[in-house]
Amino acid sequence: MTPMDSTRNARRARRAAVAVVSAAALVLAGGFAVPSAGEDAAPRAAAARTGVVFRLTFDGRGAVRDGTTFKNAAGKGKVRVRLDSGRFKRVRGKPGKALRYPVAGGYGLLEGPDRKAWDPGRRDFRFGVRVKIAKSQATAHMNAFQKGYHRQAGGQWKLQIDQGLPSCVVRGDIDRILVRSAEPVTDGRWHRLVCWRTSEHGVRLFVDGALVADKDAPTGKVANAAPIRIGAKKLGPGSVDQFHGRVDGPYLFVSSVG
Ligand SMILES: [Ca+2]
Repeated sequence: MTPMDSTRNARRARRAAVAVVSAAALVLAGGFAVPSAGEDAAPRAAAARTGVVFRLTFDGRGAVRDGTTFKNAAGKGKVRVRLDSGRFKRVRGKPGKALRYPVAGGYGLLEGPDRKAWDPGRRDFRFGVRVKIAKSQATAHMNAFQKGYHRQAGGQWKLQIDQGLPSCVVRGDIDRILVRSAEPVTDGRWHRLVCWRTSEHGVRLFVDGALVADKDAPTGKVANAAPIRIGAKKLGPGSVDQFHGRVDGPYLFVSSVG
């Protein structure tokens, strides 16, 4: 075998390996690649390249009170803690530290003012969060991560856990899609929830890397003037869909295509 043959063989082997990996990824999700487990933990240097435009880790130190801010680890902007009383607890996360919602008997959320980078428009995008919820903490309506309300001008994207069942809502200028898991995630263990909207495949919900619900229909442009919110649709009291449990690693990935 000549050195040239050897190079060709190596190239062939690499191509074959890539083909096998691609096929496996597509089979896993019925023709659609599964979000990688490391995506929401991608280092900042990779953020611009991969399109992660928002990510929080909660891995710092110190008390988390009303007014405490967390810097977006994947670009500009920050979120501010809003609490009607007490404080959030920084507890063991996935990985590092997480936030435990809410303060006993109180209400709280994280809020980041509207930024253009957090509006996907017509592009493909996905958003995810890791949660740890005990059965006793599950209530009828709990919002984990969202930008925009139900009747928001410009649409909304939202990840919620109502009756313990995670679901994704994407409403654009064409249609609103809600996809919901049939299996609860309120077993006191950590779960990774990801909502994925594409122009070709509608909206898909992944739980711990597995596709659990999807609807193939277009949703259209999503761009609003609402803040990003984590843990409730607004500050309580009242019907605010207050989240209960632990939250870690919320992130938003906006693709360059779609
Ligand atoms: Ca963390």
